[in-house]
Amino acid sequence: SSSSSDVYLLDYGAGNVRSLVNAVHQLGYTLKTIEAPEDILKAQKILFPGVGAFGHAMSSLKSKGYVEPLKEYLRSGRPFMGICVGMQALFEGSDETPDVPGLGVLPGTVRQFRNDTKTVPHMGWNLAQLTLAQTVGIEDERQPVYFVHSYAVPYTPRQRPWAMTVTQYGDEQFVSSVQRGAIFGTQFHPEKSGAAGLAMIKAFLAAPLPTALKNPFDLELEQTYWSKVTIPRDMPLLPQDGFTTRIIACLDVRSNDNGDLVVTKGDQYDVRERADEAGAGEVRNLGKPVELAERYYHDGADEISFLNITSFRNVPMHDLPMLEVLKQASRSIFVPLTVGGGIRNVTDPDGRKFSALEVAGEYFRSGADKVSIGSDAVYAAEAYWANVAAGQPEKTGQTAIERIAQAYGAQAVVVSVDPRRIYVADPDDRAAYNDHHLITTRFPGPQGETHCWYQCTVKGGREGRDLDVIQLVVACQNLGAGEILLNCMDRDGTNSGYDLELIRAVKAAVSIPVIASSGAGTPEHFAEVIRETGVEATLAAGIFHRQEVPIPVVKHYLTERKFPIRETSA
Ligand code: 1PR
Repeated sequence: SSSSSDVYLLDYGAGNVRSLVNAVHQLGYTLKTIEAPEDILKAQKILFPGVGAFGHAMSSLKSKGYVEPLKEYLRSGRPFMGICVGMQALFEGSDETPDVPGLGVLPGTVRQFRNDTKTVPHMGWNLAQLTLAQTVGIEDERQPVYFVHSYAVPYTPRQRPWAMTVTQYGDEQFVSSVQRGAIFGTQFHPEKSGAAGLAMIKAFLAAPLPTALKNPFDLELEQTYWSKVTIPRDMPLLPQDGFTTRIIACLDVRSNDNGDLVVTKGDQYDVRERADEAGAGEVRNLGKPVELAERYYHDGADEISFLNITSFRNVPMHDLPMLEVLKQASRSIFVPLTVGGGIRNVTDPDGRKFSALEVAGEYFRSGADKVSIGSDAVYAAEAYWANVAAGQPEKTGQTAIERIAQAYGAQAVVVSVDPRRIYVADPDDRAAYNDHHLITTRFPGPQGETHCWYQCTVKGGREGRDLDVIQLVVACQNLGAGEILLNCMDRDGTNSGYDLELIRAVKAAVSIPVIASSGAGTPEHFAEVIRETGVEATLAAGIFHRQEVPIPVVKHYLTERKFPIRETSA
């Protein structure tokens, strides 16, 4: 007999499982957590969200004594749903960690994406095309789902019997979900895929338990359990994949003068009202963080970023107000959440020390999918280039970027960049600008300067450093960052459009995804930056907060012009 209390979560403590738990709760089910090998054998349904590296996932299962009970569970024909690395674990092994075997329920090896033909990780919304006539939970294959991974199982004839959906990313086609008997797996994250993803989780939870069969892997079981299984289709490589450009809403959060946490928005990073405005000198208040974020989720935001913009002030770690914001937001928002501000080694007022990795861990456990690092990334890049100049190994393994990427995967580490333009009088006088990467600009400086470089800043733009934006992003990519959030102090809050010159230069310097930020004022600004720079995502704050240009208006504008965008019906 089926009872929702028999649904177990297989968690090995590697990252954000809160959003899956929240998704299950939202659907009216409760989850127990597997705490010992015996729990696996008791379970009637298992959900396994894998996070981080394949090898780490498998060795964690092994060290907890879960591998054999899990194999026995899978052989018994009881339902199982693996997500991301939780699906990859079903295969024989992975190139990510060649010496660690997988569970071997499905034939095949997980391979790394080529990154010379496209941006890796594959991070964002893409289509999962059904290879079968009908499968559990996927109601509309035209609704994109959220992926974040650098490894996948290529779709070959060998995978045909188990591939439930196939996804194309650039020049590669991979298995984006599988089904074998009652075993089910998705490479994408249904718990981060909005309403479409919730429907899949619901279908898994609501499906009846299979009656015991002698051979759980036979087609008969597949037909009785998942109904109407047909022979998989051949999937020709399409001229274009279904990958979409993300539209991200960003909330700069801080305490106002009364101590309330508010969403604020600056002009070129100044968040206080000016003398000629009402409430001169006060912190601008555009709303409450969780309420605004929920509005953006329902408006179709593909991702939501929270930046704690006063992180350079010391707060005891466990009182970080953003932890509560994330806990609340992740209960009702099922798209990826990023949090930034204060990701660095900290010392509490009582003298206790916490590493950046521990701070990030608190955020992941509270519901964040990614952390974004600002100031600390600048210091790490400075140390990186100092090591290069001294002929030392450039990586120490000790930076926040390296340690967080190691534990949670590169895709969980965003570097938030706050550059500003510095004009150069004479491009030939290299000593005068310390040989920084120059850009020829169509927007001359106050003295008619035709060249500029972009200076990195720390502490929310309060302090400029002797590091240019290209040096920063190259170093951070090499240290293992998975994405660049590219702000621009000169454009922030101006509504005058993105700084295309800056964005183009950064995009050309790295192979990881780039988010364009600062300056959006009209829907055309989004079209322009996507067309002119090829960024993977665009971000805006002010126009969304002030409801001048809501997200659906931006998305509709872009879709009409044939930009690949996730359109939501809600
Ligand atoms: O240095 O790791 O503690 O991180 C601090 C973080 O806080 C950084 O990500 C930094 O960008 C951010 N931050 C610090 N001070 C400010 C400020 O405004 N005074 N906000 C600040 C950054 C820029 C974007 C903004 C876009 C789009 N604000 O967040 O959302 O520019 O705005 P627009 O669409 O309205 O033009 P650390």
